[in-house]
Amino acid sequence: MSSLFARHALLPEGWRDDVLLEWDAQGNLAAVRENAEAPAGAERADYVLPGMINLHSHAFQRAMAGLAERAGSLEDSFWTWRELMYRFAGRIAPGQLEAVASQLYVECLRHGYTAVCEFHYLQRDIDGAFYADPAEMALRIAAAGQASGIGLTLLPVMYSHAGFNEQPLKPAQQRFRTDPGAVLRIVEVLDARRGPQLEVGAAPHSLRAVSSGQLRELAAALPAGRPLHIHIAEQQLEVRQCLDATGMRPVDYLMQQVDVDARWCLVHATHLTDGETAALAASGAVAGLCPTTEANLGDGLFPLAPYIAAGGTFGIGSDSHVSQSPVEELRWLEYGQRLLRQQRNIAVDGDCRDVGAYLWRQALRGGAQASGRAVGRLEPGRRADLLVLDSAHPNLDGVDSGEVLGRFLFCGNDNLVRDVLAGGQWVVRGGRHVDQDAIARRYTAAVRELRSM
Ligand code: NGQ
Ligand code: ZN
Repeated sequence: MSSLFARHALLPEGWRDDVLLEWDAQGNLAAVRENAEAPAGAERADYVLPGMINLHSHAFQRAMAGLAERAGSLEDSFWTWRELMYRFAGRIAPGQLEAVASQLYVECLRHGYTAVCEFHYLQRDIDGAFYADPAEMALRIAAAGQASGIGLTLLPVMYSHAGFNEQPLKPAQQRFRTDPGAVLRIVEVLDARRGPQLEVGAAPHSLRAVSSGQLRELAAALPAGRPLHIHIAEQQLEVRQCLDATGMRPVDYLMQQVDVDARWCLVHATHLTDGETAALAASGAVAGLCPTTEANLGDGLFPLAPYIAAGGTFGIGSDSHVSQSPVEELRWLEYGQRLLRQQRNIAVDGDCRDVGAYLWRQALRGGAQASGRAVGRLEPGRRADLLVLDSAHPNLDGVDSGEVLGRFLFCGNDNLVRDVLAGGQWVVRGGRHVDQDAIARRYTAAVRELRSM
């Protein structure tokens, strides 16, 4: 049994003092005791939080983050960015994907994510044929998860069409081509590796990329309880096209086609009517919000206040990886709403008036649900995934535990995450990932190759 003694730890009921956390060899918390005595020689920490879940990632996009910020000759949009992204996606080889994903996951761990959901659609070879093993690319993602130590939910993506009404895929989308059968075959390969650090679900890419028949087929065939994620209502054009094709808006249409329940994560869900907002909240599904990417791509703002008022569940994801920090993601979630409403302190409810605490705890809850893994709470039976904050930093000097999350989320840009335990392993110590240099070397080599092509 391994242990950590925390002077202050964020438990499911709130901050508690003198907490002894113990975990077993499998990386599961075995005991969490408050008002405990520190055993002789135990490792000690001042402020301990559950690690955050990153519920939406396209790992390969990490290598192009920051390189699409120049205006073209026509007006730039989500759709012009997507053309650039396709060109980039068209070149990546399996070893490069593994190197890029490993680097990304190290960065995520260093900033406080201990789990990630990978929405993985780069399935086929550059020429559009499957690799000898159709799960080749997915297995590279799994290898990156292992190399970094991050907990992983792998979501092989179904992608069959270029747009509503079953439009044929464009040449640049051939690497993504899958149908329900192909996705289920990849799931089967990955299932052999399921375990405490790896869960397997599936993801119909969007209402644009799959038919409603395929959507129902995949949802019905996936083993019960596994997570299902989908991109939805991210852009106004997509909403208009959905209305044209189906007579309904995206979230209304999805809910009419399949039984949207707690296993679903609706990524973005930006453009909602009041009725859709209430229905999504009541469904028990997770809204997968990605504020930095949604800002970067010019999507719009999610109606967070009415969604919270309706009791909706949400989590955060770094999606295109213009940021790898849950602090920046949650900060922008709140700031977007302040700018929209010209008010302050939006993300709270009747029980919790502390914005930082509310955001961290709700994003843990929604992220854990979307991941399908036993994470997000420091309690026995859950994964030993936690962060030790740097209590020697001036921002945390002498603060009450009730002030920690405000300081963590809304004060400056220093990374206050000092040590990170993921699945019972110390993967970050003193702000550095234990394999950071070797993984960065493989990443820079891969990106040099990609950029010289
Ligand atoms: C993706 N990303 O799959 O990487 C998408 C763009 C699409 C975001 N939606 C492609 N942020 O939606 O067609
Ligand atoms: Zn996405």
